[in-house]
Amino acid sequence: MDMKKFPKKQLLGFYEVMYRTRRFEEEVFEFYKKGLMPGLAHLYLGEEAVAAGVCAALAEDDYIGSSHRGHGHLVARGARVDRMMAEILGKKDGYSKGKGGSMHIMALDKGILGANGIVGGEIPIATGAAYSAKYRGTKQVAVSFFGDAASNEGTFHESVNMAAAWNLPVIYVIENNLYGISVDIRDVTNTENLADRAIGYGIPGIVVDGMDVLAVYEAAQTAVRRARSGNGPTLLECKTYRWQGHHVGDPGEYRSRKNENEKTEWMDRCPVKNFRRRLLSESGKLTEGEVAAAEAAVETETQNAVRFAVDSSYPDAQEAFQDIFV
Ligand SMILES: Cc1ncc(C[n+]2csc(CCOP(=O)(O)OP(=O)(O)O)c2C)c(N)n1
Ligand SMILES: [Mg+2]
Repeated sequence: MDMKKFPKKQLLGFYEVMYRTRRFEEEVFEFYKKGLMPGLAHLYLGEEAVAAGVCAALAEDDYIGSSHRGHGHLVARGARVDRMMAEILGKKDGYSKGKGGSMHIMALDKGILGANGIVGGEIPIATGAAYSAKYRGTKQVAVSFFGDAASNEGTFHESVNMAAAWNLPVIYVIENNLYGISVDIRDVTNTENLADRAIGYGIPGIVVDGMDVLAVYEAAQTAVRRARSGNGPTLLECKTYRWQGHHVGDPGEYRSRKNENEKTEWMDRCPVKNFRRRLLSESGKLTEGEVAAAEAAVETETQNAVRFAVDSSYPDAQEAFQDIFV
């Protein structure tokens, strides 16, 4: 993807979002290793370009539905990293008052309809948001982010079918990182490209290099334009890879069974590091000093967020029965 046509500010913006996500996830991993985090988290390390590219194509009032691997989507959508970290640590300043944790962060002011612990659960939710936008006659669109394995869930097929039939303004983003926990998607699915499933629903299916933020952005822009102009959904498959195991406690050993170099090959294609290199060598617009200054600002923000989350207190015991349905 040619960088030259993008303005300098936009290029730096892509990098900042990916770098912020990278640093966020590294700190969450530290929380786990230090025993500060109750439960587990599913890290987005390695997949940063997908959320950064897709969210850059959205307008202020659009919606996103997110998965169990949701931190990257939320950071890219502009959620506050300090409140996200507080939520992950179960603290009262978190987005869900510390009662939801990593998989239940939502920020309705940013159109974030929530991360989701139910695989494929966000797909009908985003579809519903798209239906609501169409019903109300707004020009909003909704994005659903989910994994390769989620695309084998009934919720995927039912939602895509309905959205296609009703021309709903929704973009289905498959983050194909090759695995559903330890199961290789190639062993349980008989199509090379999951985006080919779009044919069965009469909508466009796009395959894109999920390690290239600019390629993701352009594909997402096409899908968003189509949705916003009333022409219905798109299925966008982003080919990507997760650096870590399924969650912070999974060493992910199963991944070298077929190809012992698989992980290193994908890590060589690091979306953050490679974009940084290209910014300096190909864009002709940015200097090392400018990129380093942006990194330093993100670093300060990250450190402040860690401090905020660690210093925040746990919810009071009396709050245990607040904000529940029964
Ligand atoms: C309905 C449902 N089934 C099973 C699980 C257990 N589970 C959690 S994550 C996961 C795999 C998801 O893989 P994928 O959709 O590819 O997303 P990834 O973790 O690779 O990002 C499974 C089976 C669940 N949480 N919900
Ligand atoms: Mg997967």
